[in-house]
Amino acid sequence: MTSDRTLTIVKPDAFARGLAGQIIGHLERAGFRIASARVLHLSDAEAGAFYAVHRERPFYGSLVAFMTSGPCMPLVLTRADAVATLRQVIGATDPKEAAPGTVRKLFAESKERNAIHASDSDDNAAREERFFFSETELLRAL
Ligand code: FUP
Repeated sequence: MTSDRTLTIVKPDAFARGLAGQIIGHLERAGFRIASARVLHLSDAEAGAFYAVHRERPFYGSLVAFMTSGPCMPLVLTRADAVATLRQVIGATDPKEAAPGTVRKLFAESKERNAIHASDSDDNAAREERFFFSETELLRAL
């Protein structure tokens, strides 16, 4: 069964360039609705934990430094087939490889400074929602 919820993060590069509102508008026009949202500045420990799966990768330190460089905005989004649809809407990790019209093609600077995160499976979406939002907030968001 596919979930109608996913977790996205508007990343610090988008905030620094004043693109957060345009990106969220793009997601709303793609049929997503905002169930929960907050703006926060990740600590080293938080960004490191969020990307722990990449701990052994050469880009890990740089990725954590980027994700802690300024505010970011996690959101819980809803629509039918949310996880797969949002992955299509954001495009490939590297904007050079992203399809025309995708968020990363339109707004990302580079493979690292790529404007947006989106969960890549229903299990990760559930885990990532709980990373940023309390059980009470998630209950209210249903
Ligand atoms: P994605 O699911 O598209 O966000 O991509 P990954 O899970 O593979 O990577 C997570 C983040 O690590 C990317 F958003 C950007 C960063 N990254 C790099 O900086 N360099 C790389 O070669 C790969 C990923």
